[in-house]
Amino acid sequence: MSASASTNPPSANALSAQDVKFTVGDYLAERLAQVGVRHHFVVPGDYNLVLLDKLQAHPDLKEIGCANELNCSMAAEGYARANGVSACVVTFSVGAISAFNGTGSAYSENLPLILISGGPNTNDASQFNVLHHTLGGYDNTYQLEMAKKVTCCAVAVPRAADAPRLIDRAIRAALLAKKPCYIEIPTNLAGAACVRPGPISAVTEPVASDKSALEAAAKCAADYLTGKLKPVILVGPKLRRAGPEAEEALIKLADALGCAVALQPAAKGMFPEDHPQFVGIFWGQVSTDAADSIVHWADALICVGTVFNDYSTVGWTAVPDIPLMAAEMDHVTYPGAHFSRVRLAEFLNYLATTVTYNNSTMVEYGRLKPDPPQIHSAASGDQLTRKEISRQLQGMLDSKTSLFVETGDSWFNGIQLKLPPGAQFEIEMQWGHIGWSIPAAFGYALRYPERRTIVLIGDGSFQVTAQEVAQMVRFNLPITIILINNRGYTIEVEIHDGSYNKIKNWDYALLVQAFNGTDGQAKGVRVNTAGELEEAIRAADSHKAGPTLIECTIHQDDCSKELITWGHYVAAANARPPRP
Ligand SMILES: Cc1ncc(C[n+]2csc(CCOP(=O)(O)OP(=O)(O)O)c2C)c(N)n1
Ligand SMILES: *[C@@H]1O[C@H](CO)[C@@H](O)[C@H](O)[C@H]1NC(C)=O
Ligand SMILES: *[C@@H]1O[C@H](CO)[C@@H](O)[C@H](O)[C@H]1NC(C)=O
Ligand SMILES: *[C@@H]1O[C@H](CO)[C@@H](O)[C@H](O)[C@H]1NC(C)=O
Repeated sequence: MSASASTNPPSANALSAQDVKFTVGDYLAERLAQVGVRHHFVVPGDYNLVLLDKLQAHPDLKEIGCANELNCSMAAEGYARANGVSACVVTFSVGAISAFNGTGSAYSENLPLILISGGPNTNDASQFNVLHHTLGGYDNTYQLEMAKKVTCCAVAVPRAADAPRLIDRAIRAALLAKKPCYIEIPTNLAGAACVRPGPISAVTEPVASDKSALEAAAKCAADYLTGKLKPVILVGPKLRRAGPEAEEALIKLADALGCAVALQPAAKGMFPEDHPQFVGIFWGQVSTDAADSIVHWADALICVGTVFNDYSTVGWTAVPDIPLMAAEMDHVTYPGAHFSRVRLAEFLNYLATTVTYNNSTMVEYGRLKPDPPQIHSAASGDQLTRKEISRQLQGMLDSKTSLFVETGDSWFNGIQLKLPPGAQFEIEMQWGHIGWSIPAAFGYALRYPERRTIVLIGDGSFQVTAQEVAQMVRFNLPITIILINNRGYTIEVEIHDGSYNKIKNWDYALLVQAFNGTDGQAKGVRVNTAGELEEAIRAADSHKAGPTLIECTIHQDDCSKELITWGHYVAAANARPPRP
């Protein structure tokens, strides 16, 4: 099925003769390139083929085909983590509804993913035509309505003349809010004539802080801190989403205050772990380095981009019980006061110049800090254990590593690791979609081929999105996948066990070899002992032409004690009886 520009009514915009060849698809392509998209993730379908041709024709955009739309949206989610913005292009309904899942992830993880869907020919609605890939009625606005719930701005282009305005509006909203947006382009409009875009600054120009609000918010911070003897900074995952300048500003503020800095689990890596004021991951009873003891001791808590949900508070058992100050991406709140339009980086920088230094929390932390644990290394022939995998994984981390940790015990194993300076840590704790890390790491590694991307994942999660390993093969990405095969959904066993937590075992190493096809360079290996893992890691290190999957077999009951503790409290929170 091919779209025809000639059936489109003449555009209301004045088009000069030389512009006649410039189309709606070209307009979108130009805007994507201008905001910094270099790779766009696609699955073709007849509603988006002309659009894909237009995007392909742009010299700065590289098309990346994905195996399915769930993976495509998750790959774009991972790409947005590396690149700051991403695009996912799918066909109507059968594609878009699957892509809503990665879009939901981008929403909850605060990433500007631009979801683009082809749509029905503009003539069909008024002719009451029933179309393929739809619910079978003639009102096909349902997809736009659904998209509104999982994006910050959803638009459907009704005619070419509206495309520039709607495309710009959606992309600007996404960039400002750090949330996904949705753009629906009818199949017969992608090739329709369109005016050329104006300056990109109109789309990308940030909204600066309101000066009065910024000053008032900083003044309020001084009031909040006055008389407090034990302030602590608690960093949450939205810090990074506010941009690298916010992360830098936080270091300045920490240096100026001299106080302890604890991180929420999903913020791991957003403050350097070798900074003298880093006191660990605050995660209630499963905290690292006794971070909970210093957070609970604090009399003032400067929360920066924090997310308090049932997971991060360990089933609501670790909600700070003192009045909090919360600096968010675009506002600041105190007990009793709220300031809108205060940008995080500006606020933290401003605060850094006004606060007074006092390191009393660090002096106290010096007393609370546990000694580093004794790490026992297994003998070469020893049966592989979770602890030994962690020990060897720790040895793989350096300044070039980007570690993806999947939902499951991989979260807990990852959180316990010490991140060397420069190492990156990626986790999807708000959305928590098992299988996320495979396509997300694929998207991320395309943008950051020079980094060493490692995925830590369980067998259950791997089965959800395994196809995308084939993409790592196709694009020769040297991603290392450490697959922990404990024969089932162990995290679920710890929350609530049942026969549904058992899964069919696969030969994972062999599966990856199958993805090799006749031309790939994938490596897959199964290891049972400590020595075999060491050897496999060495081989993965020297294999640069494609991915390496290392299937680590461990005993079914070998999981972290943190998972068991956390699972107990989350189960209790889930089981609260309905209020009468
Ligand atoms: C898409 C999706 N479906 C279901 C779940 C519920 N769930 C959470 S963890 C999990 C099992 C993970 O098992 P595995 O990857 O083997 O990790 P393990 O717990 O064994 O470490 C499931 C099914 C989910 N988070 N996401
Ligand atoms: C720092 O705080 C402690 C209390 O925690 C207080 O005793 C001390 O006087 C403060 N130091 C300065 C220089 O204000
Ligand atoms: C706290 O600050 C004082 C004075 O600046 C310094 O002597 C001391 O070493 C610091 N202690 C810690 C634990 O940072
Ligand atoms: C993958 O295919 C290549 C040839 O393209 C071959 O050299 C290699 O051994 C294969 N790898 C596996 C794991 O089968």
